[in-house]
Amino acid sequence: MEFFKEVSKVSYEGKDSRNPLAFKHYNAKQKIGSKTMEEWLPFAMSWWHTLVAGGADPFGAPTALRTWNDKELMEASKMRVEAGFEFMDKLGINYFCFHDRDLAPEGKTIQETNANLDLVVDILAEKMSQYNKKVLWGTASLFTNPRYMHGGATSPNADIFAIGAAQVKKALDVTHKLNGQGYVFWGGREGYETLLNTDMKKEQDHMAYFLSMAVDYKEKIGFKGSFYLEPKPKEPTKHQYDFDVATCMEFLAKYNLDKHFSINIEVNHATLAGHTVHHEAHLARINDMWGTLDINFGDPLLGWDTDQFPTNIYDATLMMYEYIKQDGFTNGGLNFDAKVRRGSHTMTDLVTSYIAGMDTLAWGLKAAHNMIEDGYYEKNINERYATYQSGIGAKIDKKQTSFDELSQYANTLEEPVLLSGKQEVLEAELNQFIWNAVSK
Ligand code: XUL
Ligand code: CO
Repeated sequence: MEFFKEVSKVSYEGKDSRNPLAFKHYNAKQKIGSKTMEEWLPFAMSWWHTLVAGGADPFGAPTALRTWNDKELMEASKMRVEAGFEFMDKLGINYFCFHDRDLAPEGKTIQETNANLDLVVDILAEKMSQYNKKVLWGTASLFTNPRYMHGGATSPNADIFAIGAAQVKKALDVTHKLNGQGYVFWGGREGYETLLNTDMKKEQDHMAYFLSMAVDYKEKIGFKGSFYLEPKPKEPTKHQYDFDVATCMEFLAKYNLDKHFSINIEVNHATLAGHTVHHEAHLARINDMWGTLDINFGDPLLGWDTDQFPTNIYDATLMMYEYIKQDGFTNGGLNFDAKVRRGSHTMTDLVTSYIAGMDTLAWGLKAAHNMIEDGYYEKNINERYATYQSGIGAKIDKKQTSFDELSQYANTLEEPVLLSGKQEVLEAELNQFIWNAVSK
């Protein structure tokens, strides 16, 4: 059965194409520096947004026209597998990411739920070798089932903590079986609604213990993929413990987990935390903690997680700038944690949205590569900090001075002359890099 009937294999037609079913910037085999675009950009399809989401919102029913809409749950899950591989194949996407509950429906008991999952996973494994597709990462949904209303690893109820551990153990087994390159921990309900009923210290201790047991289990089964923590400040809980990159790094370091985890940055989560994705990527990169990316964008006028397809070229360029600086990821990739708008309800909208996103990232990659090759920003930063290259500055840089020496030195100085920060010029240059990346 063909699911995306209006779509054949999506090809690159170049920047002047007006065909919504063709790439304008993403040209898989084109080299950007030392790697092809396909190597730079290991795109992944998110199972949930692409194959499961129906467009329901708090005010209305699902709108998406999906071939499996009227099918019974297990039948629908199997159809999604067929559709998912056709989708990846047509778009030239090599990876996918999943939550356990996206793949198969829950049964009446944990055993029945696991049996449903196993059945779909066996079909998945076959399709993966047939189409040569890989799992970027797997994860467990410790947020959909009502039992997790007060949290999973941070639940005030110890039995829920245990059920959550059993679920993650199973999700790790499945991810391992499918040779996943990684596993994500996103604490959807690991946070609080009010401190009047919350023991934050206990909850954070429990969460860290939960993660450390996951590390032990990973080692026990010989899972070689990477572990990622995904920051998000709020939604669904009022305050989530994995607030942003800085909070995650501090949490991991406090509990001696930092060598076992890196960070899965999500663009819209960055903006919800009041940061740019440039900030989050930069901070994670300079601390060697940026492991993978959930690519989407938020609406600057809305305060919730809209998970839109990335079409903002400025953010894409600055994100790719950080990404190239760390030479990409080891096991990570670019997972489209993005969903079509409720009004973009056709099967074809899924394809055109991915094309829009992939093209934006490819364009950003080209612009960022040119920025780095040109060296303009590095040169500016070097000049800005030049006073640390010799004399007293070099002593400060090498931590070889003291308040006594600095005070003696300061007494000899006339008022220093400062350089301009040149922000407007730097931003105008950024426009030029973005424009030139596609105009030539
Ligand atoms: C939710 C979110 C999740 C995680 C995986 O905001 O981003 O889809 O990426 O659970
Ligand atoms: Co995400």
